[in-house]
Amino acid sequence: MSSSTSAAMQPEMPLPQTDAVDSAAAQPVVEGRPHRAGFVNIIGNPNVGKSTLMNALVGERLSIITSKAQTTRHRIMGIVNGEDYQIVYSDTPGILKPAYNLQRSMMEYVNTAIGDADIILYVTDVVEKGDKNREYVERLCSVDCPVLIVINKIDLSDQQTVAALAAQWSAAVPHAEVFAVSALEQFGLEPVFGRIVSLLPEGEPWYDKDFFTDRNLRFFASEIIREKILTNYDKEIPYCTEVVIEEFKENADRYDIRAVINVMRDSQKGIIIGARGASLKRVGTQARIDMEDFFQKKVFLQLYVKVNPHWRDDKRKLAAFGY
Ligand SMILES: Nc1nc2c(ncn2[C@@H]2O[C@H](COP(=O)(O)OP(=O)(O)O)[C@@H](O)[C@H]2O)c(=O)[nH]1
Ligand SMILES: [Mg+2]
Repeated sequence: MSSSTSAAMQPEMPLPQTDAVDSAAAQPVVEGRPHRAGFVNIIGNPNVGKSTLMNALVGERLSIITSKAQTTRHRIMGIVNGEDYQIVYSDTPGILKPAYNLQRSMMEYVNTAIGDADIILYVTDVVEKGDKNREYVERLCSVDCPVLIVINKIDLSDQQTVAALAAQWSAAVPHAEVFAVSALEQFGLEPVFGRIVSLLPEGEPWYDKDFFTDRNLRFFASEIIREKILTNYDKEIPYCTEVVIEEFKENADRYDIRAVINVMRDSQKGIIIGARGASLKRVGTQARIDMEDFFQKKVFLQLYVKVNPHWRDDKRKLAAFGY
């Protein structure tokens, strides 16, 4: 994020668009070209690159990305505004068989996203075959809205393999259009974007055209910390952890942020903190640097660790954590 006015950067507000030129909404609609707007929901298995794709399409690092499955827990919207269109992308958690209430809630986001899409982007990669996830693929066959199947990570493959995969996917979901891209290398995205714009239904914008996401700074602060936990700790630790922002104060020259990392067991608390606090300090430093880059402002970050045994299954706690 490069610049923005402080008035629009209140912690509780959604984030304003980077190049906050005069609101696109204020521009006259070209005569004879009706405004188009719609929800483009990104769905697929874990790790195929859904979040990388959304960030590339939106041009902002909204969704955290790691090599680990279940990095994305929420439905996160990324909004792209043009003079006569508005695309509202939703990134969703990867499809999985839920084992606890947090995961059940994650799959609710996915199911809702299939139901309320104007266009579905089903993301797959060069390894996955058309018969993976048969249940969801069958649902794709029966939805009313257009489905674009995006084969991602073609940078890891060759033309022949990609062509064969594209043929398999066309056969598996006959009414879908198939695209091949590399979200990481930002290759092949232009045709996908063009097709989305042409498929958008006519309608007024759903969100203020100044905003590029429905989420606020608090949310991004907690997600950035969660990303650092995912990249700094192994095994079950990231999956037993939830970050809560307890205080987010805006001062003239910096944000003061106090965050609590909830874990499920005492032993996990010890691991998060590390010998003489070294691990927690590393997480804090990395998170602060990324926040300062994203918020374009100095950040003073305090991190605490708390044991909260059953948060993943406790419906009240999950609700309090925003699930
Ligand atoms: N080589 C390659 N890796 C990618 C591409 N897109 C995503 N990845 C990597 O795949 C992993 C999972 O990406 P992520 O966007 O978090 O996947 P998600 O779980 O579907 O949201 C990360 O390590 C990404 O860097 C791509 O186009 N090419
Ligand atoms: Mg993701």
